[in-house]
Amino acid sequence: MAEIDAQPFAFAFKPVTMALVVIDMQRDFAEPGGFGASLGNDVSRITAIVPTVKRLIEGFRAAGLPVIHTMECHRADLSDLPPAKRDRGNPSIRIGDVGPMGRVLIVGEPGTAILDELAPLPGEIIIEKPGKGAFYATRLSEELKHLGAQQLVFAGVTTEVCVQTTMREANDRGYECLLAEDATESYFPEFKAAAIAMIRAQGAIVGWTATTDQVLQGLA
Ligand code: C5J
Repeated sequence: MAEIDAQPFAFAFKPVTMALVVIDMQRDFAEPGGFGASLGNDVSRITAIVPTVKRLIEGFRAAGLPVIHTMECHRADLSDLPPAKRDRGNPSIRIGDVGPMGRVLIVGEPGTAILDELAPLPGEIIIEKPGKGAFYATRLSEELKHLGAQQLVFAGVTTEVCVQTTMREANDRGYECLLAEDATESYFPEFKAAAIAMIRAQGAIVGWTATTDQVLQGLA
């Protein structure tokens, strides 16, 4: 077993059963004019982690380990968008509306795309997800079984919404989960701090946390 120096204690893993899951590093959450900004959020917090997420992705690729990318998005006919989600909040543009980067969070639209710097390589798994969690209404479980993955490192946005939801779903499905603390971000620093604390509380009740440097040192 290899180890990552992590909190609340070392994260033991077998390199052959490890995968990286990068959650929703999309233009709509990171760029002015996108969905995140339409909700009144400061998106510069999200763009600030891009170089760190890139370093983590490149570390997994260099180690020959799988990288899975998720995208929060909906079908063009909105058949997978419940009114309870579309009507939530008071954004200046709603999911499915036409905004400065095309229709908000709709498959294939420019704003829905993963940021260029973090673009998936050909052959990497991309999960299009209509919910916050990446297991709901997707093929993620099947993909992970096919890979033989048992331990998952998480990065992406936002920490307390889609990242934490997916980690909890993965934890319940028997995966050991580690969050790369500096490769995830929230629009609300206090929510990020609380999510990290919740994840690793009570002896890693949801999972472990470590810095990107610690993860990469463990992979080396
Ligand atoms: C949100 C996400 N916050 N990817 N999506 O709506 O966390």
